[in-house]
Amino acid sequence: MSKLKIALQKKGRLSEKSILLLEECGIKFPNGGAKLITGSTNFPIEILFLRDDDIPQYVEQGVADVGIIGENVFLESRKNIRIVEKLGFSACRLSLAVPKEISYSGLEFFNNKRIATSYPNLLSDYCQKNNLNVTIEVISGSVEISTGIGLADGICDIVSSGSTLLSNGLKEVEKVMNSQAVLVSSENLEADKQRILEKLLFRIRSVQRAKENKYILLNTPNDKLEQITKILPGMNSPTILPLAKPGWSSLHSVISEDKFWDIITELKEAGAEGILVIPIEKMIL
Ligand code: PRT
Ligand code: ZN
Repeated sequence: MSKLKIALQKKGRLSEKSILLLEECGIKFPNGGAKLITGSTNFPIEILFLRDDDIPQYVEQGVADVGIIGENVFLESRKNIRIVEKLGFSACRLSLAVPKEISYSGLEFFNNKRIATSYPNLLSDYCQKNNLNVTIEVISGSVEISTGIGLADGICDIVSSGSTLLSNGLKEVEKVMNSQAVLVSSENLEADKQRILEKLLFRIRSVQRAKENKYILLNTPNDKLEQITKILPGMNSPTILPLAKPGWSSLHSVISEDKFWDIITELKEAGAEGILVIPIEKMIL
């Protein structure tokens, strides 16, 4: 029986969360060690641990069938592969930054300047789109020191908290793109591998959905039931159970994480009591 080969970053910012995602999908595999390739004991998958920059090429060539990389690496690679799912973790942005003492007045600042980056393709697309004429200095690491050593006038690099820029005397002035971890796949998977990928995707989506939602239980006097039910946009309609206390009901529903605090306030104001909010492990629609 064939197995789906998935490439994960061996060591770096994506590694831990990629492995966690597979584990949350119920996929078991021996952990740790210096192994470059490992199989799962309960899912038809084989895991290859690689440098993230090599993953697009390996997926394009079919050495791996799918992989988890940053969207930035996917777009920079210009390989013939496709995104099958955005995974929501390792969020960051690719930005332009300049020394903090520069009084930056707009994009035209970069005209006829040198920008250091590890993302020459993404930067050159961005400059073309904005009619900027720049010299791109390609370097593979420590981009943030390149203005200080006189290599460039500005940099184009990944930013997450912004503290690296700050500690190197730089300020972020333009955002080139947002990025997050994505699952990429080869363009033409064999039918049986495609079926395994569908199974994996089904599990990933159930895990993601569960993270975006919470299970909520609350008690309400029956005369407030109608009003409170209206506040709760559940998966379907909420479950209502009578409490032992006469005239009261218990109401169960699912709410989305981002509406959570607004809804809680509304519920309390409407008379809900004993509100419990519980994480959901898997959510199958
Ligand atoms: O060894 P390998 O080649 O596999 O790893 P790598 O060093 O090339 O990549 P790694 O592990 O640093 O990043 C993998 C992916 O994580 C990237 O392609 C991004 O999609 C994503 N990601 C998320 C980040 C960051 N956040 C991040 N903060 N990638 C890099 N950084 C670096 C950035 O380059 C800068 O040096 O962190 C610094 C900025 O961070 P802040 O928090 O100080 O702003
Ligand atoms: Zn890398």
